[in-house]
Amino acid sequence: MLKTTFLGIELENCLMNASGVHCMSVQELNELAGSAAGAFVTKTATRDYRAGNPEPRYYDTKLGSINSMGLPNNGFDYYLDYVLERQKQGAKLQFLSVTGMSYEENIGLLKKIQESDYEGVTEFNLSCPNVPGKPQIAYDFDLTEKLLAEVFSFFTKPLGVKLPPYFDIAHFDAMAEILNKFPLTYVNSVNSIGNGLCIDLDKEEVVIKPKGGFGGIGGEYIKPTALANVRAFRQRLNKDIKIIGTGGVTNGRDVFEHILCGADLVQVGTILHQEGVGVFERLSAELEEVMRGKGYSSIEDFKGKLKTLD
Ligand code: RRO
Repeated sequence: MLKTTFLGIELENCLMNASGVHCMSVQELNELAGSAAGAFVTKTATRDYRAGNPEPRYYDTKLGSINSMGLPNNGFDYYLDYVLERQKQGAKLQFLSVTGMSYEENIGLLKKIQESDYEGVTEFNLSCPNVPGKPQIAYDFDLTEKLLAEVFSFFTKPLGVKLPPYFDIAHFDAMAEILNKFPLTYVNSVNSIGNGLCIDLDKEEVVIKPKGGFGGIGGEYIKPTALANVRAFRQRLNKDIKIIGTGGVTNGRDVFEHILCGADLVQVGTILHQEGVGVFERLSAELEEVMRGKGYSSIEDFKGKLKTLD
C-alpha cells in the first residue's frame, strides 16, 4: 500500500530520516539501512572532519527540539566510502548530503562526487543555521543562483537542495524562479527554523551552549511552516522537480498532510531522535491506517491534492 518510486526505483515507503539525525556514524547508518525507512540520507558532510560546536548542543522540549550542532561530521570521504560500499553490494537509492565551508569547497565537493563512481542522489545542504559567522546560503538568493549555475555547469548526477523555511510569498516566488532554471532532482523543505531560543524557566537560562543558546528549531513547532513551504514550492516548481517534505512529523497524520501538500518523500528528524529507528514502522502503520480510513490504496491517490476554500 505504501510502495512508491523515486527516480524510477521502487521504495517500500516514502519515509526517510532527515539529515543530521541518526546518520553520523557507520553504525547509525547501518541501523537506518536496516530499518523500515524507505531510504536514508547521510549526515551533511564537509570536506574535512569537524567536531562541531560545544555541548550541550541538542535539547528536546515538549513540542520539539533546538539544536546548534555546528556541522559535526566525519568528513566527506567517510560518507562517500560508505555509500560506494553499499552501492557495490547492490544498494539502489542512497542520499549523500554535503555542504562546503566556503564557495570553493562547495564546488570542490560536488566535483569529487561527479568524478566518483557514486550513482546515487546528492543532497546539497544550502541551509545549515548553526555555523557561527556563516549565514545560510539559501537566504542569499543571488549567491544561491550563482552557486547552482556553476554546479550545473559540470554536475550531471541526481542533485537535490535542502532549503531553509521561507516566510513570505515574495520569497517563495523568487526562490522558485531561481530553482526552476536548473535540472534539480528535488527540493527538500524545510531545514530547522534557524536561530530560535528555548529557555529553562526554573534556571532562567538557555538550554544549549553554542551561540548564546540560539539554535535551529524542529518538531511540532514547525509543522505549519514546513507544510506551507512544501505546498508553496509544489505550486511553483516545474513538475519534474520532486519535493521532499521535512518538518513537524510526529505521527502518520502528519505524513499524510505532507503528501497532501505535494511531498513525494517525507523526512523525520526530531521524532527519530526521540524514538530511534523503530519510528519508521510506527509511522508506516499509522499512515496506512489513515489511508485505509479514507479508502486510498496508494499515496498517488492524494499526493498534492490539498483543497482550498475557493
Ligand atoms: O549540524 C548542524 O548544526 C545542523 C545542520 Br548542518 C543543518 O542543516 N540543520 C540543523 O538544524 N543543524
